[in-house]
Formats: sequence, C-alpha cells, structure tokens
Amino acid sequence: MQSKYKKIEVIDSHTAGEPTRLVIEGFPDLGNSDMASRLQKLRTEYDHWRCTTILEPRGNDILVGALLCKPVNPKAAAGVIFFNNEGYLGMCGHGTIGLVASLHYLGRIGYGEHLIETPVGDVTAKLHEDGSVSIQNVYAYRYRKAVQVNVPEVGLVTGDIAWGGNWFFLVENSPLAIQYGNAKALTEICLKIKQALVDQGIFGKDNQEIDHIELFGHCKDADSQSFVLCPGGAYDRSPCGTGTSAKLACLAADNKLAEGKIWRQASVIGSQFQASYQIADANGIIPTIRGNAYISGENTLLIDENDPFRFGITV
Ligand code: PYC
Repeated sequence: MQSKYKKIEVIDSHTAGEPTRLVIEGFPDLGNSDMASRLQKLRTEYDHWRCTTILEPRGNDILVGALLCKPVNPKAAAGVIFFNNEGYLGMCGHGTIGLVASLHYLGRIGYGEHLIETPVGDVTAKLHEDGSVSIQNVYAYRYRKAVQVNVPEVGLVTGDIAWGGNWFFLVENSPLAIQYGNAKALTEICLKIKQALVDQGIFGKDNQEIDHIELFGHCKDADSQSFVLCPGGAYDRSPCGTGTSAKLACLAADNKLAEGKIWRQASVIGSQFQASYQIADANGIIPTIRGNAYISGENTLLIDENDPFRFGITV
C-alpha cells in the first residue's frame, strides 16, 4: 500500500547561532545543469518544496535551507542551493559552513579543501582538524560609497552598497546600539532602511534589489559588531558570511584593513567569524570567512497528503 506520507531527510545545524537545514533527500530531481539554472527550476516549478521545508509549522522564519545537489564538476564535493522563508539566496556563508560540517558528520567528506558549487559561483571550503571551517567566498566588491537615504522615522542614514555573494547596505554607525536586547528595534530600523532604499530607487549593480541591511557598532571583544537583517525579515544570529565579505570589501576599498590581516566580526548575539581577504583585482577581493558549525538534528520531515498545511502556512 502506498504511504500517504512524503519524506524529506534533513540535517540541522547552526553556525554561530544561525540555523541551516540541509536537505539531503526527498526534493524533486532538478536535472544536471549548473546551480543557477537548478535554482530557477526549483523556484518556478517546485517552490512549494521550499515552503514545506522552511515555513511553519515544520520550519520557522530564522531557518535557512540548503539543498544538497550533485555538482556539475566531478571534482567538486557538492552543489548547493540556499533558500529561506522568503525565497532564494545567491550564496550563504554560515550555510556553507553548516553544509561542510553536516557532510563531515555524514562521513561524506574529510578534513581538507573541498570545492562547492553555488548559484553565484564556486567557493572553496576547508574543514580544519579543530572542526572549524573556512570558506573562500566568491569575489566581493564595494559598488557605491557613502550613499545617503532618507529613512522615515529614523532620519538620514549613510551607507555603502557592497556585494559579498548577496547585496548589502552597510551602515557604519548604527542608529541604535548593537545589543541583543535591541534586536526587535534594530529589526524595525533595518526594515525601514530597506523600504526606503526601494522607494528612493537605490539598488545594487544592474538594478538588483539590496535585500540585506547591515548595521555596525563597536565591540570590545572583536573588531566590530554587526546586526544583519536578512530578506524575509529575520535577523542573522551569526555575523553573516556574505555580510562579513561585503564588510571586508569596504574595508579594503578604504585601505582600513591590509590583505591577509584577520578581522574579527561579532554578531548581535556575540558569536564571531574570523575573516581576511586577498586582493583579486583593482575592483574586488576574495574573502575568507572562518567559523564553527554544530549539528543539532538529523530529521525526517513527514508530509501528510491530507495535511492542509503540508506546504507551510502561507496565509
Ligand atoms: O551567512 O551569508 C550568510 C547569510 C546570509 C543570510 C543568512 N546568513
């Protein structure tokens, strides 16, 4: 008798407090094309699988999903497509660290370097013997410096626009202290900045939406502390790998951090990434982000064909 349940096998982990749900089995076949094309197929034909995995009642707003894919390049360890409660991400630093830790937990990879294919390009991940993971990210660059935006109820805010695998608006002097207790108010401020950017026609290159807002403040235990609002309205519990990459691009462009020097980026919950960069060319850098991920679950999601919320709560 055929079961009324569909099953999705996942490994849950968190990187510096930010969760990643790695789907290892159960999604539809997306073919053998590159990750950008497979992402398009997932988005247009099978988006309800993302909703099932990430949205309530099986998931929640802070969860980032990672679909494990067979890579195009036989030398690569994996391909991956990242998604969240709102849609899809180009790259995800904390998620890649979670992916590597999860593949190691499953016994599929050992220590050393691994090539990983993402929708925005290949990244190299190194699993160190102490369990930490460093990601050599895609090319990062600052697109525009000191852009002013008028934010209703906040005032005039100045920030840089940079690419670190996703688009970021980076505000050096946060209008409110970066503290965990301020997370709700910081979220509100970031949402207003994000809306003001759209309303005032401020975009990334090729008119791409700036969908991550990053506020910075002082930190006694690190070089800087950040609050990162992700698309979908949840804030990153980690220092955000692509956000830290965008930060490095701005520091490099301003000659504030030398090539190869370590930058310690703290998150709003106090967790940290260590970051550094190599100069790629006059316009950009290759960032390396190092952090730790911990496995938190090995689960089978069950999707009952009679469950009215089998594709998540979307009302
Ligand atoms: O670590 O790059 C990152 C990230 C993006 C969104 C959430 N985390």
